[in-house]
Amino acid sequence: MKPLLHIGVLLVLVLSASPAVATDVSGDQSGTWTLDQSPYYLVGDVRVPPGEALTIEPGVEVIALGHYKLLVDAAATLLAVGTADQPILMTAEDHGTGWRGIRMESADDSSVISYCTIEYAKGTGGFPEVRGGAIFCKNCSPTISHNVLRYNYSHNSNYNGTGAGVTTESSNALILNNLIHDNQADSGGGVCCMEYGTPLVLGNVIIDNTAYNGGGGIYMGARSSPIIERNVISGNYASGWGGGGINSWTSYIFYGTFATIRDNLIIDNSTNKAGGGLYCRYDRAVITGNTIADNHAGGGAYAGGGGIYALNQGYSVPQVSNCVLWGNTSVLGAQIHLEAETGSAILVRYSDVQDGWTGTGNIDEDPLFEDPDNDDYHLSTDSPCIDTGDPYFTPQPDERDIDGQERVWDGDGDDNRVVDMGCDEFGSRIPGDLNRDGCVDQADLGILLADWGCTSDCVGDLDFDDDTDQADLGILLANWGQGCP
Ligand SMILES: [Ca+2]
Ligand SMILES: [Ca+2]
Ligand SMILES: [Ca+2]
Ligand SMILES: [Ca+2]
Repeated sequence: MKPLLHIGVLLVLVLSASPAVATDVSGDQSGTWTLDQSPYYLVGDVRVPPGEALTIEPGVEVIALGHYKLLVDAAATLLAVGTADQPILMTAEDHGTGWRGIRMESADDSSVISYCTIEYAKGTGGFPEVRGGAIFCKNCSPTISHNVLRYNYSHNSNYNGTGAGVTTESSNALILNNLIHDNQADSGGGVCCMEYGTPLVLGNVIIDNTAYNGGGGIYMGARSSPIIERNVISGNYASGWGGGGINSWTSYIFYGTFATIRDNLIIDNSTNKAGGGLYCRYDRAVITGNTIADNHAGGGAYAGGGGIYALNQGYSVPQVSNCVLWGNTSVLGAQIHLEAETGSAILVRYSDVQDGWTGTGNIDEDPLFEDPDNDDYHLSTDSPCIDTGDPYFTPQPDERDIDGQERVWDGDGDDNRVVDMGCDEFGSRIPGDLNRDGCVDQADLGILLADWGCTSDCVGDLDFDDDTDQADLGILLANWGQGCP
């Protein structure tokens, strides 16, 4: 009896120590995919049916055993929310075959894809099926944040593939703080914004993506009005039309649409054709507060423009302000090249353009980046870009510099706050960070309360109206916890 009991105990221990659990899924799915039952093997296409919801728990692995998709159907909700410590993995067993990625078509806008690593999704076949790689959202506006999107692909022989990382169509999706790298598509290696809507692409790191048609990092189609804000866009490559960093074809003339491209760091992108940093085609993009440096474009017909290439008919032209264009290279217009054949033009104001450019407030002086050889494009103390942007510039609500710091700051200390040229606001701080330690916390609250009621030279004056009162406290509390570990 006694030995048998021991064997029984041992068996229980062995079984509980080796959870060789796996769950095969296909067809309609709703409810919760739990960590206990992970990994989930896609053995066929999966659909979240209309009106239903699927939740995927942190740490779950979803592994496709063939070229299958996860479709989120009309009014259906996907909540794939991992954590920084326990991301969700979505991948394919065979990296060559890949899988078809997440397809959201008229899904519920409360859908969230966050802290997921999504890789080896492949858009293949004819148009329109080929569009999209890791995440495709059409007629819906999910939140897509803090994901790693890598090694995804969207391509066919007619070059119809789009946005191997994220593709939007008629969407106001929030695309926030993702790392999007090493993806390949025909248009928009990292992100592609098509049709109508105003997707917000904010705070992402978009690096080393490739496009065959245009827009190595980002491509924007004719009817869209995306906001591209505070991203690092670096090391991307485009052939075809070009636009190593960004290719914008938003059309003000035909649809009244335009892209807003603000406070981005756009560096080290390249193309063999036009627009190493940006390619603007019949586009009236608002391009403000960007550092566009060390990008490269090729030469020849319909090529050139290491920093920016513009093709238009001399009206409805790109609106550049408060930018730095420096160190870009091309045999045709190292910083800016305008397509002469169509009479192209561009408006450039309050910007630092190497070798100069005509326009109000423009300068041609070494911006004195901190350490560009090591990708540090912050302004250094003596930079001529400090407080030399448009003196009438007013930031958008919640607009920040590339570091998440206040956009307009008195960097030269003459008691006059003026925006800087480029993506970095020199000497600035996170709003509310009174002791400037990079974190808004109890210590800052203490400083503000100690200064309460002050009416001149106030250290707690966060809204710059020469007092420390309820309004300042509101700003501090609104930013509570920012930058803190
Ligand atoms: Ca300033
Ligand atoms: Ca000043
Ligand atoms: Ca800064
Ligand atoms: Ca105040």
